[in-house]
Amino acid sequence: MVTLNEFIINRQAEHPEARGDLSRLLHHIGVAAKIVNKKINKAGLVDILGEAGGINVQGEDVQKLDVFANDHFTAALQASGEVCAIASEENQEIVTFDEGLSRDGHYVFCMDPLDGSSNIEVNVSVGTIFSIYRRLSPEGEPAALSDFLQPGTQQVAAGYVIYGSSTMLVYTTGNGVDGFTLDPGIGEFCLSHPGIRTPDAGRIYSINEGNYVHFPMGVKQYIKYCQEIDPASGRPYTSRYIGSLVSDFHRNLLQGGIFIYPETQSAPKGKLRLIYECNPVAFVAEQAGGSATNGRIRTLQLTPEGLHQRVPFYVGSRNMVEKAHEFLNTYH
Ligand code: AHM
Ligand code: MG
Repeated sequence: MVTLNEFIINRQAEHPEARGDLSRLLHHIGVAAKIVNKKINKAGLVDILGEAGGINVQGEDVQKLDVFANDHFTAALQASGEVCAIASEENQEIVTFDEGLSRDGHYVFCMDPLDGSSNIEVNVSVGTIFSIYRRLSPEGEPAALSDFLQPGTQQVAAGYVIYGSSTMLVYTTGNGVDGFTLDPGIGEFCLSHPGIRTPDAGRIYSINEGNYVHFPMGVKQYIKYCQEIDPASGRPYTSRYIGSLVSDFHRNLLQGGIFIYPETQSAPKGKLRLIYECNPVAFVAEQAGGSATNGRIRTLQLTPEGLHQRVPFYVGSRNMVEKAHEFLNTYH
């Protein structure tokens, strides 16, 4: 059995020129994930302990879980000293670490600390999504917004933690995708899914069909295609939608499928955020042999214009994303 830390050390040994700071950073992400996991497992007790935002029976403030996750990831990263600034779904602006070791950290870190958090009260899996870039601003100066507005192709590492029936950490450093499952007995992430490859052709489509009337014509037609009978291509496909990006993506990654959050009339840019939701997921998808686009252009090539920018998102098995594009190009 290979633990996450052993895996990181082994990988680093393959690169004698590496300084080891990315390795330390990945280690700290693992630590924060374990802390957040513990808290999420207790979330079912929230009724006993007190409503989030209120006061529990012991008279303590009950923090919302997404704020808890944000605080703990931020603290772990600041402690690592490798990260000079953070962008998070929870913070309107970037947070810079201007003191101590972190000031000269070589990386900036983007995260959605707890994606799908509205699912927690009904016991559905949620996740943390993260992405790491090299800083562009000179060391010795505070990090700047421009450090975060790099296209996804510049990601040094990205991945997610899924807090599900078991807790997993899945990440890439641009050299394939590896998955680690948390063994609660020993409190370690253990390599369970080395070298994940996603099937080229899948049979699952994931989209919030409640928004059907608002979808672009190409998406409507693609959904119709997914539902038609054609034994040669395995259609009709199966529809699966949890409403928790990490869970929906993770299932499709392993089994083959497409996840779509398109532009709609009410949300012309889609719902999902480019920097800390789509780009990291797109990097993992591509590294596993899949693809990710905004319906026209490769997600990783989009130049972010703002920290919380939204983009339409089509991600998953290569052949399925290609097919969806055909429909988008044919029907307007
Ligand atoms: P959140 O960041 O506020 O949790 O929203 C993101 C979530 C994703 O996990 C999920 O894919 C999507 O919202 C679901 O949206 P919808 O309920 O509109 O289908
Ligand atoms: Mg989110």
